Amino acid sequence: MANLTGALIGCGFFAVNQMHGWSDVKGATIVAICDRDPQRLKIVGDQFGIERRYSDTAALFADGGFDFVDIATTVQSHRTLVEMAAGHKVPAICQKPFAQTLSDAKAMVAACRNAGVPLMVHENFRWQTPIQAVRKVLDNGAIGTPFWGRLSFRSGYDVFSGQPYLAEGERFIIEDLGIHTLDIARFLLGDVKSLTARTKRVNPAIKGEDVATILLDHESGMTSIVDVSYATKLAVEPFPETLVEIDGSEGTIRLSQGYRLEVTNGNGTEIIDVSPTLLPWASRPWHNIQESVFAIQQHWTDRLMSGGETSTSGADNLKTFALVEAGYESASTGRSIDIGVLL
Ligand code: NAD
Ligand code: 89Y
Repeated sequence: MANLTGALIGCGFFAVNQMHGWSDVKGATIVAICDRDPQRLKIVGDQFGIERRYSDTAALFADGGFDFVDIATTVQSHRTLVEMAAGHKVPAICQKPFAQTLSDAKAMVAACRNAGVPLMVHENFRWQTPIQAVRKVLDNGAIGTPFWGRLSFRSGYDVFSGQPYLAEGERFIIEDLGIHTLDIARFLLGDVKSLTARTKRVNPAIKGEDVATILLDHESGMTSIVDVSYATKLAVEPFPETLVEIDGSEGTIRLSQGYRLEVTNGNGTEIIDVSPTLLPWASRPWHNIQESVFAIQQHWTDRLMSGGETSTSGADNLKTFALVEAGYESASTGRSIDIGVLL
């Protein structure tokens, strides 16, 4: 089958990883790029040898000549761009956070469904090697039936130097990073019935919250905690590792710092190194995220060719996004939020 062709919209900080990822993906090639900032357009166009360059998305879609778009802009433009793709019947990948509000996200899913085009959210953290390894242990039944979990991301890494807009929004850690951790909770432990959250801002130089502690009641009856912080200074900086603890009827899983996976059950304890591969274009400590960018883009390409639904389709991501909305609502009201009511 011929290679699929794609157009990338948004040539900023993170898009460089996506472009490297596309260079490694089998079955897809980026043939056009678009950014309203001429400098970013030139930097990415020159780095990846892309001739077709656009400063305006309307002109990009009008010219066409690609099988999908990869939207790597920040959240403000996501709804407009996804609806534009749907209007041109072009399948779309959209970066997280999917939308500014849950009602926008629902409208985006509806637009693509009505147009009959696939929509995937670039929710890559569940594609990280260590997270996939935990999923495999659960699937093998090594710890029996899980009854408790903790998904933890605590760091003091300076994310603001590369992504200055993160310091400026009313919302920060749940919308930017916790969204991934909540998605991992769903991926490993199943969908969520209700949620209770508490947030705090520790860093006085930013506008939004940089600490969140979230209690999840899963539909299965199990309980988990998602705790995230960018105000945690540790002896060894763990960015960008998500640490996982899961207790089951027959044993336990511990994914600890340094990509160390420990599985304990009646047979004893097995310790597995689940370090991500350092791809040739990747750099530490980002390599864990960078490898997952390649993995999710390969998954999209395979599914677009076979016609199957992606793991993080727009419809699936509504259930993660609802947890973000619920997190802010719970933190501001002090109440537990019923997720079913939001969906
Ligand atoms: P950025 O500001 O560096 O880049 C965004 C680019 O999009 C800019 O160059 C801007 O000019 C361009 N742009 C914005 N609106 C546009 C429009 N309507 N038409 C054309 N160009 C437009 O932002 P970033 O840090 O690269 O983040 C982009 C997205 O990636 C964000 O949503 C962020 O949350 C997400 N992100 C995801 C991960 C991950 O692991 N999945 C990691 C980092 C960032
Ligand atoms: O934007 C964020 C993301 O999606 O992963 C890490 C990050 O770059 C900073 O929190």
